[in-house]
Amino acid sequence: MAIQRTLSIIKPDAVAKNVIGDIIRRFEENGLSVIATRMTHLSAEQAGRFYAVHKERPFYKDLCKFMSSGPILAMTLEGSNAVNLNRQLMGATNPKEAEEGTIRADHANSIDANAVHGSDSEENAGIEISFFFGDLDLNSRL
Ligand code: IDP
Ligand code: MG
Repeated sequence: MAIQRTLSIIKPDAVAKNVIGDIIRRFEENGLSVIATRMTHLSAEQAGRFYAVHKERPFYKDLCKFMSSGPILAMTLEGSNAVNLNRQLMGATNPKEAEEGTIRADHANSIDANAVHGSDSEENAGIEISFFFGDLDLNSRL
């Protein structure tokens, strides 16, 4: 399986619950390495730019409000099949549908406050990583 990079965000709800360590432990135990981290508090405008693909969706405004409601931890993860592996570890968008043992099953309260973001394709991973990180911030662990 190819080595990939992907963007993970620990969302404001999970940061507030103090489960950053538990979430990163799951990545590390499953073969993903953290190669960049950044804690930041997005403005609604910045959250809107990050989620621009969803701007026509009915939940867009609430999503931007939620993502700018508190600090987040953005991370770049590296490893074999990182994009899909991260999505598997996250679980389904709606925590009610998330498989047992996934991050969202264990830490998400609702479809809005669902603990984590993860890139959904290698192409989007590249775009999303560059939203938060420059080349010099990425420290390959291979
Ligand atoms: P994903 O985070 O699993 O990739 P997306 O469909 O890309 O899910 O949606 C982005 C985020 O928008 C979700 O994580 C969730 O917080 C929010 N969202 C998605 N669908 C809904 C919805 O139907 N109602 C409210 N919020 C939603
Ligand atoms: Mg998505």
